[in-house]
Amino acid sequence: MSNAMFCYQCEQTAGNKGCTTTGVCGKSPEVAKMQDVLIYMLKGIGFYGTKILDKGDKIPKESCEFFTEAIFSTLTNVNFDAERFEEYIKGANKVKKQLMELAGEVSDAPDGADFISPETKSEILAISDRPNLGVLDDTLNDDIRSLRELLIYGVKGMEAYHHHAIVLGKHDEDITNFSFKAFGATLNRDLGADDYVGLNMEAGNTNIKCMELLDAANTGTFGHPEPTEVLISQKKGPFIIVSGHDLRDLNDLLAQTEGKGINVYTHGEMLPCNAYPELKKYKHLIGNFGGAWQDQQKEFDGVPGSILMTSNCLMKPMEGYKDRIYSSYVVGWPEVTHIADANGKKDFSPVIEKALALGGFTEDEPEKKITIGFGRNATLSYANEIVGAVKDGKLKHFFLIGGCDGAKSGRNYFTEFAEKTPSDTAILTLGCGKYRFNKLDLGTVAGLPRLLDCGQCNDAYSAVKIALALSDAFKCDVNSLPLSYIVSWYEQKACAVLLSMLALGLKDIYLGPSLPAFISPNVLQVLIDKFNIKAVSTPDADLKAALA
Ligand code: FSO
Ligand code: SF4
Repeated sequence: MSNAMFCYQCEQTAGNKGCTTTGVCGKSPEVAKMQDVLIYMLKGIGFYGTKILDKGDKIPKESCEFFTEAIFSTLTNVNFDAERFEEYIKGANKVKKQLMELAGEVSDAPDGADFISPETKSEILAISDRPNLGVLDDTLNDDIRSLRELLIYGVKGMEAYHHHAIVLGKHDEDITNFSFKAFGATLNRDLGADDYVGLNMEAGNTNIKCMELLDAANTGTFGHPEPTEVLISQKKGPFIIVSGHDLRDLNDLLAQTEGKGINVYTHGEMLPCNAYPELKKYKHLIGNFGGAWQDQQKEFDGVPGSILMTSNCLMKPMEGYKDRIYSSYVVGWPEVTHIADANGKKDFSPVIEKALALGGFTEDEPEKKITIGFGRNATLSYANEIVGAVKDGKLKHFFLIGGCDGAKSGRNYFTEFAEKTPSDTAILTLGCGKYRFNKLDLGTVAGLPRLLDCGQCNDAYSAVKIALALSDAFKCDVNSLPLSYIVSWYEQKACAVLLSMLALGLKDIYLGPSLPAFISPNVLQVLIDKFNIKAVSTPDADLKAALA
């Protein structure tokens, strides 16, 4: 019997094998199949785009931007709306026809490269079983499929970061050119394991460039994050909660709510925004609401304010807040009001009016704060103190405990690990995984907080910069530093960051809470042999090994 769908791109996939009846994330079989068709279309677009580049010509900018956005729409917890996928598939047909024309005569097109999809939902679903179209319906062996999917998920994560940079005016065609090449390559059935390993390493290196680009877009537009105390308790008055990763949306909403008596709270991965000078200058950016993404259904229930989701991670909106949650950019859920971009501008009036109508919190909670804002600029401004403390033996070890949070109970590992780190060590953190321990009082070391929050998951770039600066200061290889990596993964951005860490040659990474279902036993063995990747075990055992 064939599956209603197949998807295993994220950590919460059913039984750590694959979602086959419906997505654990809430993705319907219908949307899963439409995403399969879209990805298949994008592979052909990648093939023809690469042909254009091989001729020395350029791919039109709008096609590149469409490619980036369409890829982003298929990430975990981004878009669950079949109607929007009809639109993306229509767009993909148009772009493919255009690129086929620009590529001219092509003699070596692989099967599926020139496939043009039907455009209505029922017809799209009818062709979604086409042989070789989805993850499973082909004749690839498990190892090639594993490496191919790792590449696709890495590129998905990278293009999500790219999208955030593009909306701030930073587009790097080398990044999209690689994504075209990578997607196009996955149609080539003659590629072997070595080819895919090479492409995955190239994806890791390209993602470093992409995170650097996003860092430049964010810091260039909003300044460098600075150490900042952020309110994490509620204040009386109307409010809007902004979630996701997109700084531009937050900025535009802050500008449109100024002087209206509305407080704006960040949520999830938006927390680091409270540390950017050009965002925190808005006094009504009042603090952060709630915990990580997987708590939203509980925390948003009946909340007397409106919510804006600017990117992942969106969960199925519950009745208690379905009327007050809004999506923007690539995010979508059927019947949730979408704030569209009209000529580069968004009108957030519906979100604002709803917040005012709901009235907000009726009283102040007792004040609680946490400290954030230790990106590369702020942390490295203490480089002398840090190096001095290491040399004096006052600071013995660094841990990078970062990545994604998620719903599994095994994720308490990361809380326990952070709690058990000795007082003469420091923790660098990033991504939403930090919510497992960022409200703990871990004290100070060398005059700095022991917990240094570098920012969003893409600010892994900051952590890499800090690690490289330390290896420079101690004149040693980055793998010889007293630095251990404890990485929690959930979705495809984490795959992109992991590939970047591997491309940088970082070794001894602890990965949890479980290993990806799409990694085959043989591919896992390669990762162990080459990079000494380890699955997390217990905090005590891993801590002991890391400090040994
Ligand atoms: Fe988290 Fe979600 Fe930022 Fe991810 S909010 S899980 S890796 O989207 O991107 O860290
Ligand atoms: Fe399942 Fe994750 Fe795919 Fe959703 S994104 S369908 S939870 S594997």
